[in-house]
This record gives sequence, C-alpha cells and structure tokens, in this order.
Amino acid sequence: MILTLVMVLALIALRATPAEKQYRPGRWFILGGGVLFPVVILTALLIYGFEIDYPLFRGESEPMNIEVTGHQWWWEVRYPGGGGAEVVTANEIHIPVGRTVRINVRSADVIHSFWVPRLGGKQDAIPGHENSLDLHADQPGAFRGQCAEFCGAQHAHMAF
Ligand SMILES: [Cu+2]
Repeated sequence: MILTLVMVLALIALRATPAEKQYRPGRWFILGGGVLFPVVILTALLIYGFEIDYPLFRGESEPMNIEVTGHQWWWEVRYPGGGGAEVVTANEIHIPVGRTVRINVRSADVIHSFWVPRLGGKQDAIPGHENSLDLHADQPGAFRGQCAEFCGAQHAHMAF
C-alpha cells in the first residue's frame, strides 16, 4: 500500500508540467510525510512484529530430552528420568502438548533417519554420532513417524 502511494506520487511528479514543478509543499508535508508517517508506521510494524515473535521468546529454559536410537529395524526410545527410573519404549514416543521436546538421535548399526512429517524435519541417525532435533506438538494427536533413510530389507516397516 505504501509502495503504491509512493509510486503514484512519483508518477505525478514525473508527469508534472514545468509550472506545476514550481509548486513547493509546506513544511507540514515534509514533517508529516518524512518524519511522522514513517515513525508511526514503523512503530506499528515493530509492535506487530513483537506480537508475532513473542511465542518464540517465551522460552522454556530447558527442553525435555528424549534419547532415540535407530536399530535395524526399530526405534528404541529412552526417557531419562530425573532421579527416577528410566522409561524405555520401542516404536512409540509420547511427548507433551505445547512443550518443546529435544530428540537426541543415534544409531546402533547403520544410518537411519528420524522423521515425523507433521511435527518437524528429518534428522539422520548416524552410528557413533549424536544429532538432535526439536519437536513441538501444538495439538494432541497421533503423529506417524518413519525412518526416511533406506536402511535395509525391513526399512519400510521402521515406523513409529
Ligand atoms: Cu531405518
């Protein structure tokens, strides 16, 4: 909208006759269009931007960690217990809604790829190396995951 306004004013200026070009707007035009207008618009955009960004900053200090290890052909899931017993599941990951969960991905044999399409991108599970990725579920539900790296004969069954 502002671009259109500027373009229209530029066109008017370009098409002006020499007599019209002698016109000098008052000080109000310079102060209004050159100072007041940008300050008001940029302040409004700044506030709007903070509104959008705020959820990103509201920050959970420490994300919940879940250790996931790829095996031929299943996923081992460990929930490190803070002082309590460690919980281990296979091919099933339970995460809280509305909280960022850090998935630490490893492999016990070949390269796999951890992927829950509706919650985030892919992360490779590489033998001897740990990768991590953050998942965030905004709504409760069941989200299918799949190994996204061909890892052997039963690769297609490596879902979670
Ligand atoms: Cu796999």
